[in-house]
Amino acid sequence: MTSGGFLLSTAVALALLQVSLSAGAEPVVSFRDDAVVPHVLSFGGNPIGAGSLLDLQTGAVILDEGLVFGPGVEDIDAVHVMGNGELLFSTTTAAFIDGVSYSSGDVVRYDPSDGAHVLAFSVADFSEPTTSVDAIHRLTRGPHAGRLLLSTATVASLGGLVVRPGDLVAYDAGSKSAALVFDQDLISGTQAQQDVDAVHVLRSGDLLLSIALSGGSLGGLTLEEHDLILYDPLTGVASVALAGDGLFDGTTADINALSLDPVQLPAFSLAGVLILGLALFGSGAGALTRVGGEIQVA
Ligand SMILES: [Ca+2]
Ligand SMILES: [Ca+2]
Ligand SMILES: [Ca+2]
Repeated sequence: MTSGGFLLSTAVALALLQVSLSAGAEPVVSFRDDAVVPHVLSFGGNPIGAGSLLDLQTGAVILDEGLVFGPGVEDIDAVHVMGNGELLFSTTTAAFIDGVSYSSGDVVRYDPSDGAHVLAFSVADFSEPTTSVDAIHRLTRGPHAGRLLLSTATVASLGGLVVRPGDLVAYDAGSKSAALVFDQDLISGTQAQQDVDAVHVLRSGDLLLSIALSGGSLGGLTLEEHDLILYDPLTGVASVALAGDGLFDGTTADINALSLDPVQLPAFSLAGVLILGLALFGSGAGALTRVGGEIQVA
């Protein structure tokens, strides 16, 4: 299997995934740098670091850690791609950008076009200064539109709310108020197994999420740290949206940051993908599986 073939099959399968989730969006991910995997892995034959961001559909590195953080080794553990192409992200430990220090509990707004960066959310809003933010999503619709949806790596106090690692809270920095959107009690297991470490809210209101340690369960589904899980808050039904085992050219790594990039596709291209996607989903297919190192639509 050539890297080109791998990327093509990945692109086709992920395009179908996206049409079912959110038309015209590409999944952007990062992986956890831990004792299990090296800091730099390979995707489609190209190197990708834990501090970089990968577009799974195209295989492109959309944020290169060396350009952002310099020679320091960093790990991005939360990301949100905004409609204007700017990024919101957080890191696992304190990181420097152009000599400015950001803590693991800060969220940085970063413009890839010119490298401009500014603090978008401050760890100072937590009662505990050592808190790390490990999942984010900028809400654009619903009752909490405009708020930052976030999760933490440890128990923390924010806006008068006690936030646990598996909770997702919508936070308004202006009024310093927080509202619980997803309760970690929905996930069974140890606190580490309940820890949500990546999230994206789909237009439908469904959640696309990942957890920090395998072994827990949600809606009867056993959770794996390298998978992306689709969860319907209304029905409580969970399913595997992307099985991430072997995703990095055969190496399995914990996905710890996720966002769908709202790219604009030409109308004819989108229509074609939609028709193909609907045909496959209408036939009962649609689950993503990995066969012989490829992601395929089952
Ligand atoms: Ca962080
Ligand atoms: Ca968390
Ligand atoms: Ca994960």
